[in-house]
Amino acid sequence: MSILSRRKLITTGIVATAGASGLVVAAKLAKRYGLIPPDSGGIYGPGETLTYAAQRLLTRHSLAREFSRNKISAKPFANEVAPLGDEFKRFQQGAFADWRLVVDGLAARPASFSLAELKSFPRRSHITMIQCEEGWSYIAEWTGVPLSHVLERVGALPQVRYVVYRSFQPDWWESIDMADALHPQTLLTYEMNGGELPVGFGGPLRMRISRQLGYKSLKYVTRLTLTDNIKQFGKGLGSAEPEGGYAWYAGA
Ligand SMILES: Nc1nc2c(c(=O)[nH]1)N[C@H]1C(S)=C(S)[C@@H](COP(=O)(O)O)O[C@H]1N2
Ligand SMILES: [Mo]
Repeated sequence: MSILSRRKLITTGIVATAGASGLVVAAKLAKRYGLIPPDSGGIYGPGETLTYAAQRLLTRHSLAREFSRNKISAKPFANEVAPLGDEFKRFQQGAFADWRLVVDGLAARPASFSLAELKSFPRRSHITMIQCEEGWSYIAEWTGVPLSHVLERVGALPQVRYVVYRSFQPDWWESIDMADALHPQTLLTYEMNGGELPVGFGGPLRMRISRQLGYKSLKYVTRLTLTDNIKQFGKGLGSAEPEGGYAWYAGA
C-alpha cells in the first residue's frame, strides 16, 4: 500500500471512529499539515494519529507547567539503566572531557561539540516534572542549551522534519518533530538542581523534553541527526519505544 493511500486510510479511520464534525476538520488539518505520527500504522492506529494531531493543533506553542523552587523533589528517583560498561567508565574517569555530541544529517554545517562548547552556548533552566509511564514522577530543575540554539548553529535546513537523537546506550534512541525540537523548554541538559547532572540521571548530557513522558528524555546523548525521512531509522516507527508497543508521541 502506498504511503498516501495508507495515510488516507488513517485519516478516514479517525473520522469513522470519531464521527463528530470538529474531528472531521481535525483529520483534514492533520493530513494537510503532516500531523501523522511515525508509528501511526502500529497497534494504536487511528488513535495515535488523533492524539498527536489534536495535541499539536491545540498545544503547539504551550509550555509545560513550571514549578517554584520549593516544589523541587527532595529525593528524585533515578530510573535504573542497563550497565554502562568500561568505555563509559573511561569517559567518566576523564570527567567527560572527551564526550562529544555529533550533529549530522540535513545541516549546512554538520558539527561535533564538546561539553565545554555546549556549556559556552546560551543556557536556560526550568523546573518541571518528569513522569515515567510506569507511574512515578519527580520535579527538578534542568539546565542546558536549548536544542533550537544547536540547530541554528549547525544551520538546520528548512526541510528538516524530525530530530533523531541517540544515546551512548545503543538500544535507546528517540525522535521529535520540529514543534518539540524548536520548543523553548527543549534542552540538552548538563545540570540538574544547580549541580552537575549525575550519571544516574543521564549525565553528562541528557535531552529534556518537557511536554512528553520520561522516555523521550534520553540519557547519555551522543548524536543528533536532522532528517526529513524518519522511516529510514530503525523499524521506521520514529523511535525504539513503539517497537515495544509504546507511543512515539508521548504527550504527558
Ligand atoms: N539512555 C537511556 N535513556 C533513558 C532511559 C534509559 O534506560 N536509558 N530510561 C527512560 C525512561 S523509561 C524514563 S521514565 C526516564 C527516567 O528518568 P529518571 O531516571 O531521571 O527518572 O529516562 C528515560 N531515558
Ligand atoms: Mo519510563
